[in-house]
Amino acid sequence: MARYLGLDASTQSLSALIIDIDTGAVCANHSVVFGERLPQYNSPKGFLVHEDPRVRHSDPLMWVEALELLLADLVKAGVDLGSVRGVSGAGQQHGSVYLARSFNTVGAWSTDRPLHDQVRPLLSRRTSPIWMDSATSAECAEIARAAGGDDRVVALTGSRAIERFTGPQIRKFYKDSPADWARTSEIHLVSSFMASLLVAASAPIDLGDGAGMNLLDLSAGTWSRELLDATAPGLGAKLRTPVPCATRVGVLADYFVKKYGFSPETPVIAFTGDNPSSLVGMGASRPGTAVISLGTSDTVFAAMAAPRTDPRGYGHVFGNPAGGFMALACFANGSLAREEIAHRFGLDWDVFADAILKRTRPGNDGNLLLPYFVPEITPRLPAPVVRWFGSDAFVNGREPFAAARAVVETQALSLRLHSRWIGEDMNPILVTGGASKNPGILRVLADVFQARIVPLKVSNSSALGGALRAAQAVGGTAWEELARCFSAPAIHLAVEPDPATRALYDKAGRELEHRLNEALANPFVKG
Ligand code: ADP
Ligand code: XUL
Repeated sequence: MARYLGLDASTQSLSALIIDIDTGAVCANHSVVFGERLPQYNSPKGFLVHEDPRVRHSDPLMWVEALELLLADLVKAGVDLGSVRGVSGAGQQHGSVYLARSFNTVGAWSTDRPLHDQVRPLLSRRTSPIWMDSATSAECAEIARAAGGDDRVVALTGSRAIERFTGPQIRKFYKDSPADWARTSEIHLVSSFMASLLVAASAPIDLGDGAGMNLLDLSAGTWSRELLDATAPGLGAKLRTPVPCATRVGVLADYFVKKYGFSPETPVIAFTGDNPSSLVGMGASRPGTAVISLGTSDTVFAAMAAPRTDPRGYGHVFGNPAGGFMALACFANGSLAREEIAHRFGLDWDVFADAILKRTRPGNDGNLLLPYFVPEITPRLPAPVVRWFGSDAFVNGREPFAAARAVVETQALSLRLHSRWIGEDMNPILVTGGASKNPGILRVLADVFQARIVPLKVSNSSALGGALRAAQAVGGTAWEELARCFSAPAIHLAVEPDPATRALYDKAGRELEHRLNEALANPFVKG
């Protein structure tokens, strides 16, 4: 039996997915939702509540405890972890974990105590800034200045200095907490942190996720000396050399063999970012297929035939785990903005879908909403920027169905507007993430992009990507074969565009661009 396990430490949950290469089956697909199972961490949405909306941290011990819960769940469900031949996985991108003592000093985890009790004394910083954090504008400006300007940072790293990226976050830590910085010996991304737990040693950062740090020289595949120096003194010594995504970083620690029944010497392949992993899981690792992921954040991404950067400075270039690069744009007001509208108007997801499919019309009779409840990444807007445009009843908040359509139409139009630079074909578009179950949202995406929208049979594309990467690196199975077998489209759920809506959405797109430009020029006007 050739079975491979993929893990995904995402914003709100930790997931595990096991594939069987011989039968082509997905043998397990389980998640631990942090807010439900670990309420003691006070993180109902996966992050700690903070009065400043720009500050978003999570407790890294919550991820450690979730790992133990998840593996125990798998065992309880009768999954034979001893048949797993390789493990890989993914983490939410950009988030960072700071250690006073390297994982390399651990030796072995003790089975006498839970893992999180053994990890706690290693930490030099109790919390981890995550991708939703936008409190580092000053540090971005300082890094860009020291490195010779925005263009230089883009040329080296594929992105401008970006608030949520790890380099600016590291610089803020160094400035705000010099003593804790001095005692930090090792810095991890969420991805390399999770891999390190598994191997009880320091797992290196991979080139896919490493590209989201504003520290990696993309063309050389090494940390950029210029950017290390621009970010914080001594930083180079706190980072291990980055490795190609298919690198074997060790074998599963005895702890997992003894406690959960894994086989000794099970290889662990470098973890990567959730989006690069999802690119693989969606079977989109060759150029020519675009993906929209509707998770906590919305992202649009595609493998790139040739590296290209976003002239407006919002998009990014990350490493493609199958080789080469991928383009990505990220929207912070994804599910959380849809949830906010659904909550304000008392709509469950079925009614929300019906509101779009049955109770309102494409174009929403001109009603438009700028739905930026949390600081937005693309385009860069502070929060809240919530403005209603249209009929009086809509503006006065008395049209719940129009509000549901408005948030989804604006998000889809913004996805279209801000993904033009990627330049890859946007038809068909594969969709994934929690909200890709919603047929109303898929209908709007199809019409706005004038493209066929296709979900896959297997959900949890990041965890699936982890399992596929393990199968490719350990078992040598070709990407094409893995994609054919496991990334099959759910044809019956595909949504075709209605050509009659094309002109209407072109007009709505121009209107949104105009309103966004107004908001960008004056974000603090009350909506
Ligand atoms: P992440 O991987 O970032 O933790 P997921 O991909 O698991 O996130 O997506 C979680 C989100 O999916 C939730 O925040 C929820 O708002 C959204 N979601 C779940 N089901 C639906 C649905 N039927 N319609 C719209 N959104 C949904
Ligand atoms: C991508 C990004 C998010 C996180 C969380 O740049 O910030 O998509 O990876 O999923």
